[in-house]
Formats: sequence, C-alpha cells, structure tokens
Amino acid sequence: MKNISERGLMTRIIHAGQHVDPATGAVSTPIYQSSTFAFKNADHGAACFGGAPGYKYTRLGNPTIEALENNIATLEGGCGGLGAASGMAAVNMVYLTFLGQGTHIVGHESLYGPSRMIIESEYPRFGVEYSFVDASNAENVAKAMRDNTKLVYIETPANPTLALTDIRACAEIAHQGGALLVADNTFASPYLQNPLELGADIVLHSMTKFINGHTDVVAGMVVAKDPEVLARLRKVHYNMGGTMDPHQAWLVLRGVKSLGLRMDRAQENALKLAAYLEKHPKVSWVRYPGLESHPQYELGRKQMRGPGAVFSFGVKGGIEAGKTVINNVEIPALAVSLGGIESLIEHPASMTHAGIPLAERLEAGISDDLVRIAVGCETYADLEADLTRVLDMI
Ligand code: LCS
Repeated sequence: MKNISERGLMTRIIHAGQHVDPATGAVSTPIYQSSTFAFKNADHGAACFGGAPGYKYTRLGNPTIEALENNIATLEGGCGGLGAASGMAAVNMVYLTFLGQGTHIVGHESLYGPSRMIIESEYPRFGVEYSFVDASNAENVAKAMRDNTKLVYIETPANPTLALTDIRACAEIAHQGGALLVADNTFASPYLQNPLELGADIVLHSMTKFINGHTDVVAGMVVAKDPEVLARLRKVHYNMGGTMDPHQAWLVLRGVKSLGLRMDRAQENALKLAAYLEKHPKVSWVRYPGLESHPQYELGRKQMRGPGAVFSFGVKGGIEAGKTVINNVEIPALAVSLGGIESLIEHPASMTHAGIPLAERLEAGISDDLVRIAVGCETYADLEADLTRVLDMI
C-alpha cells in the first residue's frame, strides 16, 4: 500500500509491511518456510553477501519475518525492525550491542524480572556496571548518569508496578550524557504509545503479549529510529542467533491485525474493573494508569493514547488473602504472561519477579501483596462477578 505511514493507525496495523503476493495473489503473507535461498549464479550469491538486496539464509533475513519487522517498524515510526526469538532475545540484542567492558547502564528499578536480573547476574562478567533507580522521577536518572553510561533503559508502564516514566525527559537526559534511550513498550503496545516519537532511540517488545495477543507464540521485536543504530543491532543479532522463525513471524502477523480491536475491548474491561475494585471494601489499593489515583495519571494522559489493560492491586489481608483470590477465580487463568485475548492473573513476588533480591524487589514497589491482572476481552459482567465472588471468600 502506498504512503502507508500517512494512513490511519488501524489501516497501518492491518496493512503495513504486507502486500498481495505477486506470484500467486495470496492476500495473507505467505510463510516462506525455507532455511536458505538459492542464488541465480555465483556472482548473484557474492553480490547478496556483499550487501545487494536479496535473501540468503533465514537467520540473515526472510520475507515473512521481514513483513512483520516492517509492520512493527511502521507502527512505531522507526527506520526498521529486527524480529527476535523472544522478548528476552530482543532485550539481550540491545544489551549485547551497546554494553561491554567498562560501560554502564541506568535502568528503571521496576522492569520485567529477567530484564533486570540478567544485568545484575550475568553482565558483570563482561565488565558492565549498572544502576537501577526509580525512573518514574527523571531526576533519579539524571543523578545516576556516569561518563561511561551507554544505555538508559526504561519500561513504561512498568511490569508489574505500572509505574510510568517520562519518555521525553529521559531521552533528553540520555542524550545529554551521550547515551541511547531504550523503551520497552510491551505493556502499551504501539497502539497506545510510540516512544520513538517522544525521543527514544530504540523501542522493544515482547510480542508474546499484546502484539500477538493469542497466548500461543513467544516472540520479540526491536525497532530503531536511526539506520546506524539499526545496523549495529543487526550485526550483533544475526551473529548471536536469537532470530525468529518464519512460522512464528506469520502467527504474529496474523495476531497483530486485531491489535486495535483487542486493545480497545481489553482496555474498556480493565477501566471498569479497576474502578470497581478500587471501591471494593476488601481491596486495599489499585495501581492503574487509567485511574486518577495513579501518581502519574497526567503523564499517562500526555504520553499514551490509553492506559492499557494490565493493573495491579492488593487485597486486605495481604498475600494470604491474595492467594485466595488467585486460587479461586474462574475466568482469569492463574498464569504468568499478559496481553492475550483471555484474562490472566499472577503473583509477581513469587513468580515473574521472584529472582530479584527481596530488598531490591520491595524498594522497586513489588510488594508481597501485589496481584497483577491482565484483563482480557471477555464479557465484562462475568469478570466483575468472578472477582466479586472470590473477594467475598476473604
Ligand atoms: N519485557 C516485558 C515488559 C515483559 O513483560 C516480558 C515478559 C519480556 C520483556 C520478555 O518477553 P518474553 O521473552 O517472555 O517474550 N513478561 C512476562 C510476564 O510478565 N510474565 O511472563 C512473561
């Protein structure tokens, strides 16, 4: 489709990166399930390896994967994307490209557990220094910057505290210090937030979540604003090998088409459920960017097009009462992950964020009583009735 980047968001979601197959007329992007691609002759092969356009080997590029990369890059307003085997492969692609001996990263203290844990437990082996701070106050990021800081790494909204970070302010701080700003946009998805347009240099996704949306694929994506940054990432990614599979890419291409429809519905359910729980006598607190009680409600309205469909809450009676909730709900599955068409509920302190040392976890706001719910697209009345029933059991 011509002028795709000038079209409306829903049109871009459905069509970007995709075209009717010239060979067959197939409307759905074909799955090019081939590990390698034949060259016309020796000179053609040499030219492809020398940088001429053309496919060589699926780890180094594949038409189905490329369709998805172009789709997400268009949605995020980047110059290109790199599909990854998982969200963590995407995170590590960025770390491995820009961190090394004598470099420093400033990260938000509340991140998906492994995105923080791997910096603390593995990267010091390669001489990487780190500071994790409460980036929801950008001054903390400014204070943590060092001469050797190469990356400022944020997740907004953050998993699982739903803390927001001012992307524009952090971009300025990172750039003043000669560092790149990386934003994990998994919770918002490109439907609700575009960090590159707010000054970030790199945006990444666990596409396992809202982008795919059907709880049946693990996948990741990195999008860069600048071609030089993309080229550096590509070189590391292709040789480290955490690339996608064409079938995996095709499933995500199928999932992303309904991103806007799913997100609208899930968000509508989340808004109603969070407001209902906030007033419920058995609920002690609710943290959701869609509620005015969220400390950064105004920032959310400024930098997001909607608050998303994930929130966290605590029930009176702490973790024991929380367990009664998560053990007895019937609609949300008791499972980690989020962003699927079905609701999921989990306990971060003992599950997704269990690997973070206790003091650091508490400091980051991931309290023992925190229950995280990823609201799906079910009938709202059923969700409310389910939560009401289990809260009555406390
Ligand atoms: N970034 C964020 C914000 C995430 O929530 C996750 C996974 C990842 C990166 C890693 O992506 P993956 O490799 O799993 O595709 N978050 C999970 C969660 O909250 N529960 O289970 C996985």
